[in-house]
Amino acid sequence: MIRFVTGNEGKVREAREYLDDDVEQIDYDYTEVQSDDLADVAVAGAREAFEATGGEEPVVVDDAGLFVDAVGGFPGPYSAYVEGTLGVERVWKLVREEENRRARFRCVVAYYDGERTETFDGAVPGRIVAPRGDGGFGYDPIFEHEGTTLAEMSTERKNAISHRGRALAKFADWLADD
Ligand code: ITT
Repeated sequence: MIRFVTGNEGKVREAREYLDDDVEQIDYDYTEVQSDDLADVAVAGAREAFEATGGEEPVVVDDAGLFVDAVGGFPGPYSAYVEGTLGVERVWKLVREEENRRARFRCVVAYYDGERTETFDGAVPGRIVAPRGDGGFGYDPIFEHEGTTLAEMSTERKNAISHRGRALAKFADWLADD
């Protein structure tokens, strides 16, 4: 059993496709350390959550962000805050006048079992577009990859190309070899 520490059910839905039903969602609000590096945030979160949940089962924390080229990688590590304050629609409005609307989603999955700390990362390139689709979560409606927004994809299709899917695939391989 792996404890996936997140308040975001969308992340857990995606993780279950790789880790079967061996995933329990724990909605523990770990301290998000101030860092530009997603791995720092995920590792610190996993260690804190492991202790806070009794230290019996391995935990996983997933830290992700949207990095838009034209605005210096904004919102990056502050993506959750910006989604909650500005909202996705206004991120689109901020970028729509830009000639270059390239962006990238990045994700780091951190595992901690009391002894070992492991991280697995993934990224997907795309561009910011007007919102389309009602699947997925977060910034999915404004992030287009090869002509389709992530919100227009099934979970399976999104996982096949996404930042989280890539990180989870590496993690699942590592677990299988463990
Ligand atoms: P936890 O920290 O509780 O796991 P969160 O949603 O706050 O949940 P993050 O800090 O990792 O998670 O997410 C940063 C932001 O990026 C947040 O607004 C998410 O909705 C968004 N996000 C993360 N992964 C995404 C994805 O696959 N597609 C679209 N948006 C995503």
